[in-house]
Amino acid sequence: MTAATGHDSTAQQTFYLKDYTPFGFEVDSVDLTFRLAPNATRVISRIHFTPKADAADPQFFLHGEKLKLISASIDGVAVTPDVTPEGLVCTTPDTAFLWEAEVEIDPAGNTALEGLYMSNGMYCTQCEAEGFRKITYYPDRPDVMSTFTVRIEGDEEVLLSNGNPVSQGAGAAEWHDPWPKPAYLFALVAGDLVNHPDTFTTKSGRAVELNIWVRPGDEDKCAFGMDALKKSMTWDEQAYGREYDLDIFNIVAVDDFNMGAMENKGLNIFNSSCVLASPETSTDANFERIEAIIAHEYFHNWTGNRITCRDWFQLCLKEGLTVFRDAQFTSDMRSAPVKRISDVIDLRARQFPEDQGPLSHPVRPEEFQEINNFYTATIYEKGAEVIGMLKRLVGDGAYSRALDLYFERHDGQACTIEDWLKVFEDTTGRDLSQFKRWYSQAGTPRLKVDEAYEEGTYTLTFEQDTAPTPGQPQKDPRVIPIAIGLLNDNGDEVLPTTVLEMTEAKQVFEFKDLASKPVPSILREFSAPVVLERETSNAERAFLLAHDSDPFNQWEAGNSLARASRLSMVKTGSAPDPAYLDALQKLLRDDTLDPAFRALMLQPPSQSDIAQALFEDGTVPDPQKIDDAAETFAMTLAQQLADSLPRLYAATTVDGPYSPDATSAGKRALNGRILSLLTRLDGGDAAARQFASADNMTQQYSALASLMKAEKGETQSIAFFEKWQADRLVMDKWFALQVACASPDRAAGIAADLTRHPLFTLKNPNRFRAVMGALAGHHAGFHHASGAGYSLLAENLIALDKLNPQTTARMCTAFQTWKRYDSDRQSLIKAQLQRIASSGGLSRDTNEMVSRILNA
Ligand code: B3K
Ligand code: ZN
Repeated sequence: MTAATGHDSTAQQTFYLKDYTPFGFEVDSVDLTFRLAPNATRVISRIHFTPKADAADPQFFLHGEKLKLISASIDGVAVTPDVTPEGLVCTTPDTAFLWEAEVEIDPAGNTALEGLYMSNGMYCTQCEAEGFRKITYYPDRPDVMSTFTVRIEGDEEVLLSNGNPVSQGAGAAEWHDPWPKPAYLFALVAGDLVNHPDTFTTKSGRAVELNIWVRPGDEDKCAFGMDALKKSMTWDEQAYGREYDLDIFNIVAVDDFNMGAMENKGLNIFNSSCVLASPETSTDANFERIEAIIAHEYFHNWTGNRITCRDWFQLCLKEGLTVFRDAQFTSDMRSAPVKRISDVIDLRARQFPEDQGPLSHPVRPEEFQEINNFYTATIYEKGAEVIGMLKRLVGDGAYSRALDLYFERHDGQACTIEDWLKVFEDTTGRDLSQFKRWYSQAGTPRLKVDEAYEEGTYTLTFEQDTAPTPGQPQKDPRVIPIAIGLLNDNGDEVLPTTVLEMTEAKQVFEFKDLASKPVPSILREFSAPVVLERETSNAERAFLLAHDSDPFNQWEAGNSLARASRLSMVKTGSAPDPAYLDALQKLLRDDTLDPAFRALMLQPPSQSDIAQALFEDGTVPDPQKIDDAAETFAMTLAQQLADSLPRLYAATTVDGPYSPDATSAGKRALNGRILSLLTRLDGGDAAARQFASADNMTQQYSALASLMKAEKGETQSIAFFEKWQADRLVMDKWFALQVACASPDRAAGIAADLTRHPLFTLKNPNRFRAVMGALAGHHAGFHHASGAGYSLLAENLIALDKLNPQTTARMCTAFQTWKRYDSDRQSLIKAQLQRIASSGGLSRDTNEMVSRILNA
């Protein structure tokens, strides 16, 4: 890091994959007693250790941070360990021994929301990745697995921990988890909670008690989550043969939480925004996300908990696989093409910028300073893409045999990517050493395509190239599965989907005996996370949009038309491409197409995506011009459709009782898009009517958003606030909308005002993200030439870092694309990054992020 930051990066320890050494002791069992008190909770641990015979590292080191050590003993004899801020070291016997310690912690003062903390008067925990060390001294590493018995003493009505209940009485409860687990899966909850109970019988007949625990008043928002849980349990039995393995499965909703949810064994803890749902307070998007997250956390029970990671470098082993599994689940529950398209939109919006900027890192990183900074789109979403490619390469049958072997061979173990790939090698006889580059090489490959046609033979030449990324100047060619199909002039398929396996830097594929030059549909289903570069015409894109039988590529053709049109509008000031407008109008009216698909077609390319495309094209992106082009496009489309919009709006309106199912949600998504166009023309009449009459949040929210975007929603925004001010989750929507719908000139000012609103607090990550996340996501507002967006975010990050390093560090990613912009904006951003870096007492989390971004 530069001297200007006032920090010496060498002061921060870096951890390396190559340094892995197993812990020198077995942990035979763990016994914990918690005496709960808000500012002085006592944690008493009794842990049986056995030294390993030939330990490479025989030192008895236990992690521990922010703990007040009251006493420690070995085999009943008091000891005085060497204590540092990171942990303790103690001399130990050569044979098995009992370690006992008592520590004191301050859950009420824990604003970092890591370890044991309090949220709205309830106790809860977050231990992944390294939070258990803030609860007691322990070898806090995922390869140390043990069984836990936990006694909780407190006055709260509900006292929960992992595993099965042993005893429940007034003022105390005891839990035992028979499955050995790493400390990051430990959980404890204590509070005056109420439950939404249910039961599930597994395929082998085990009766499981299910509960969703919430604060009183939220009981009526649990039914959907419970249903999603039962669907997930059934799906995992059917799709992967995985059965639940305890007598009870508890989910708890917590308001103050750094991420979406956590898969603690038998006791999942959820951000309340990711589990509580009701038609009146949640949108269709919320419902879908809740279903997916409940599934994700449940699926971790096998991919993450029964088989865990050897070390945190292997994080994608559980996260990539579990994201892949939850995507399969959503595809089965809803529409597979819509899910695939949405996932690719998300990948391009979040993972591609990461991979193309200063934070680029491999799916399996080889070094980190703060592991919490690596819960990224690369580890999760690209990690899932890599599994999708593997499945495509080996085939569905081999994939499921490999997974069976994985569960059989590694149950109860802490594994590596090598173990994962080996089950595929052993199942298929394939050599996956080249495939492994997907795990070790960072960066998004660019795939260039050239074509030729001569005497019935069509030739496709592919070239792959990956730009250097931090620490990786040279890249080797990867195996890329390229799914293609060929169409003739009539739009008939002359070659159905076929997977080409590219292994070289440059490779030629020939297709013989074709009557005429075909139109290729390349990278069907987005068969690899690459950037496709192909000279093509708008006419060909329009042809594929009309005829491609692969829904992903059909959408992609429309998407690339939209991008091309938007780019030329920004670059040359041209009007929207009439051919594209035409195609869009046809699609919109085509009732044979799935409404959800049509809604996706109407979703404009993101402004950040356009900025990146301009940058790659050698044009410095001007955020204001990009926003102007988006406005012009929407207005032109609305005007061209003027006559039919009221009819289309009426025809797509979903009446009757609300149901969150995928079909109704798809219709409402399309209807919402049409409403936003209509609102540009009708003075907001239809939206105002919809706002007033809607009995569900989806329609109320889309009406409000349309009105606010058109600067016609002031009355409705006030009414919305007054109606919902006591509902935390709905208020998050209100806060976010104020910023998201603001004009670029006003976005930062509005966000600044909101940070002074009585309901704004730095202590609740959802509220902080509602405002600051919306600002960072408002491309033209955040990158406004005044720099007001940058300085407001920096100011708030500096304030938040003192309380909550994890959420601060994550939000720093808003600055990761800074090198795309003009030199004035770059200087403004750099100054803000330096301001954060030199603000004094910066957390390890934020320090690492800011240095990596600055060192671009
Ligand atoms: N495993 C957790 C994420 C933990 C994040 C720690 N900073 C949730 C999930 O991926 O399911
Ligand atoms: Zn996960």
